[in-house]
Amino acid sequence: MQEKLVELKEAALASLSDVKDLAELNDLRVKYLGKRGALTEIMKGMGKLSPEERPVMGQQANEVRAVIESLLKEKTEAFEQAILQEKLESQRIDVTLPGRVVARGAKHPLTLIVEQIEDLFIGLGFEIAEGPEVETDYYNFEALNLPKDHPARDMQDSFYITEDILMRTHTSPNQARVMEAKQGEAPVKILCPGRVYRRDDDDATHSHVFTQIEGLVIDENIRMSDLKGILLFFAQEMFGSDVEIRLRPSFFPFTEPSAEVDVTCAVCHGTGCRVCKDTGWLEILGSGMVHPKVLEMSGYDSEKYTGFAFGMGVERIAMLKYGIEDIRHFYNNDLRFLKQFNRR
Ligand code: 2NL
Repeated sequence: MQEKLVELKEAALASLSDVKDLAELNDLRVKYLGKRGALTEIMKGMGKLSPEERPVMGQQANEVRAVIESLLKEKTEAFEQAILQEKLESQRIDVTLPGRVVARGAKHPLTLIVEQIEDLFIGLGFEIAEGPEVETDYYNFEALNLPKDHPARDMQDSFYITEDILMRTHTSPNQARVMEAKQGEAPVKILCPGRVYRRDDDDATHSHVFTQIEGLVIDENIRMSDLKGILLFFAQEMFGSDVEIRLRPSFFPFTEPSAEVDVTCAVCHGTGCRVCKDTGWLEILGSGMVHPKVLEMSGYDSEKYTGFAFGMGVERIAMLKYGIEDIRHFYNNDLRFLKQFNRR
């Protein structure tokens, strides 16, 4: 029996010395020390030994088991260490690498200009009023002295959603809403920016969606000179303190009298050039004294109150200010265009 134990020990140590991986180690563990392994097999012979031999053999068997077990443990740890090392090697990360730069968004140039214009008028005591882009026929046309059969309704072909609901064609409906809500109370001093929609074919100077800013002032004794003074201030803040403005007679259904407003050409400073078609002037907005019918329709006593209003296309203002030649730049979202307005 002692011989068998020694043989077993030698065989186990020999096969453990060139084991390749954890799986083989486990096979050997089962083979030598398992419930039905070689050592158990030998131990079955214990019963045949004399009472004196038994403890001696028992002790030797335990020693053999201990030697094999310790070698198994040593090998197991070595393999596990190797596996960990390989993982650390293959999954290595360089914590000193610079992070990927997250591209930061910025305000759209139209937003920047709208905010700039808002700030100018806030400085003059105006309040900003915004309203829905989907409007009723009443606020978009009716309340602005454009009844159903009015020829001016054909002038601006609109996007209708139902017979009575459309995409607003200007921001004036918003102003009509404010007037109505005030129930004939003065003063009104509001600036209404927003997107408006018209059924135009898009080209370099027309877009079916564009940004409008309208202003409205109602109080006692509001005169055309008030309009002119405020618009001169606006033009000089926007285009430079040396520019002048010029009012030309015009027509809008919601104002009477009406005027188109020109500003000194920023390119040639009034001497005449290609941009201003040799006139020295560039048209920047439409304006006028609020039509008495519009005042009355929204609840104002036109005998007591007068008002002025104006409306401008923000894209056009921006194009003149920055020399942008195509309105579609504002809607293509080409970063090469957009980034020019957000240098950091
Ligand atoms: C333009 C011309 C204009 C108005 C808008 C207005 C609003 C009310 C009453 C009277 Cl509530 N008028 N707005 C007046 C004159 C001209 O816009 O060419 N816009 C791009």
